[in-house]
Amino acid sequence: MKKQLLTLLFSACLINAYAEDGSRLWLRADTTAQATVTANRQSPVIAVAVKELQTQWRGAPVQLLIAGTKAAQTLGSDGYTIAGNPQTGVTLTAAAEQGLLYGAYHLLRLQETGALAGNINITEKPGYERRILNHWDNLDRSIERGYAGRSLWEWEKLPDTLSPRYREYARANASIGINGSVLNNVNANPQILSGEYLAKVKAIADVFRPYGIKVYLSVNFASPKTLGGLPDADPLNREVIQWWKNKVKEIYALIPDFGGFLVKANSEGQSGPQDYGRTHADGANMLADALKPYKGIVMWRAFVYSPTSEDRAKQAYQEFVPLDGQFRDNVIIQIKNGPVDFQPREPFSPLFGALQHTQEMIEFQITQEYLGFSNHLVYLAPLFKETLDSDTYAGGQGATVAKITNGALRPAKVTAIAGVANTGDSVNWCGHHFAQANWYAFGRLAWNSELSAEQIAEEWLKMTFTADENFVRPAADLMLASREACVNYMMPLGLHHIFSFNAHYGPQPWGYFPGGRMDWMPVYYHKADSAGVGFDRSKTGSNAVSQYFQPLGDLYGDIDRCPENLLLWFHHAAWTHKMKSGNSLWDELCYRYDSGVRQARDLQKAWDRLERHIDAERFDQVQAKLQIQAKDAVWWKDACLLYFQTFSKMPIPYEIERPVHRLDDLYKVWFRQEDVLNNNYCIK
Ligand code: GCV
Repeated sequence: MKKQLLTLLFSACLINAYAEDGSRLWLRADTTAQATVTANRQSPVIAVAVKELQTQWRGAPVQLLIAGTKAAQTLGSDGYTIAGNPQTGVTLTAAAEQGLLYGAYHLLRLQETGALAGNINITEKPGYERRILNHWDNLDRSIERGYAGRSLWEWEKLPDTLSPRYREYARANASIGINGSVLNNVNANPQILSGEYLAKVKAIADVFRPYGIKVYLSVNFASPKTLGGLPDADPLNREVIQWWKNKVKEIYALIPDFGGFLVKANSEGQSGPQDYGRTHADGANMLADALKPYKGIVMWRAFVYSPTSEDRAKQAYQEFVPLDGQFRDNVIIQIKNGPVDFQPREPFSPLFGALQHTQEMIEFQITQEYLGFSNHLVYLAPLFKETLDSDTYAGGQGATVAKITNGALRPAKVTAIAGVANTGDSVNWCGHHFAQANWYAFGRLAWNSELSAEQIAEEWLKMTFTADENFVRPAADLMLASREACVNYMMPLGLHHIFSFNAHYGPQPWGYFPGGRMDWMPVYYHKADSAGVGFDRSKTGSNAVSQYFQPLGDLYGDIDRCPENLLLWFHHAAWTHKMKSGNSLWDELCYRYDSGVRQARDLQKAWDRLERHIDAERFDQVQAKLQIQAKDAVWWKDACLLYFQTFSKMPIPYEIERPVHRLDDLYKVWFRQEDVLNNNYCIK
């Protein structure tokens, strides 16, 4: 009896040794294994692979081999093979040390997700060569569009004090194949290139290196002027060119494997080559030439638009297509997944495939700027996949965005994919336990865009919570339903950018501020009037449809054939427009908003049923967030339907739940981002 009691107490202590606060992410494996692991080479990266296996692998001995064979060389620097049997012995083979690291994490993933059965014979090679997180972190440790606390980078303590989180961050990324990190905001402070800050960046890079993570920096195009004291930053000015060359040399002396620069130029007030009458190509190439001797790259963003009379959705294409073929081979154009800005649903950007002689990479947003911050559970793998799997028809059928950007269809010197990070210094890293899944999913899809959203959800759930099928199945269903639920309660049928001004949290379809930029106003995007709603981008409107290859241009441009989930993106449709369901557009809009609310409540119900399968700590925290999400869904539905009703003048179908807010009250609601983050908001 006494012995049993002691055992019980001991197990309780073991369980409590790790609080389930989300801080361990998906890396919760027991680390007390004592596996036999050998390697035919030694290096800091291989040492990490060996240690991970030694402490977590619960099978027969593992051998790590760097091989110079032809077969191994075809795997590139990051690929690997895993062969053998967990009972008798396993061999990991790669051409380079990173391959062994990724192979080790793969083997452990198989173990932790219960996917080890009999012989193993796996060959893997990543889809994209560079798989990068973009941090919009400022030097004062605030994060633009960050919803999980302050920046992970403790600039004030660097380079002398290194937070243990740097290593944990690098490890988490390596475990899902991410191999690059842009440390600072694209709205870049020139100070990042000062000697003082470069020493700090070097300290972080040194921690990341054994995990195969390269550091990159966002740079402010005006740096030669603002930091270097030159009269201008003209990319054709010899002094400016030399300034960048010297700066790059200084960086590589500190960080020999530095990845390169990310640049936001001539966009939203940032300076750029156009300030001097030069083109984006002039600017990008000047930086590329400075980086070239060190094998560095330039990721030049296509997110450019200005408040002209031209449709914002068309501007990036118009700016970059004429420059096609003019960029150096170490420049890659970083294009947001959609033509506007990370909306809950957008068509893919027409730039994908349109640049035929220029390298293109995709940028996703993992942080939920337009998806309810870290308050809403919105699993983003379906959104990421929707874009990656979209057929651009560039050069014919089958040219998906993934194949255009990962080199499968167009051999490229550089292939890359980026995600705007959702991490911060909050205990659970991402603010919402389920937001971790979006970081995880980005990494897994960057490695292999053919994985299904479902497979990724299941893997993540098993490692993050429990492998119990009674939990995993329903929890995966809940995750998979969440993105469409969000689209329905926020912006169904192709509506977009009707968020509250600036903070981008909550609805403000009435948003119009005299004197402000029209392309930042919700009314610019929905164009509701007594006739109908939606942005006419057909031939009779802005003709944005002409930027898509055929047959897509015609399909999107035809109101009767346009996919209904993009209808109001491409058309100004009459309130009485007949939908495929037989409903009028107005009724359909009402039903969609209503189903969004019901789906948000279903997320709550599904979660509550899972209570007994997981720890109380995380269960309660997710439950509290789901309450906010369900309330916000009602707020969205009421605000949008009551406001659009002022134009449609049509009744809300009687079977739909009645609005619980008054439009006049909702007009007065306007929260700052801080209010939302501090949970200091409530809608009357
Ligand atoms: C970093 C949107 C966001 C900005 C962001 C910008 C960009 O406009 O609201 O916060 O700035 O995109 O991607 O550069």
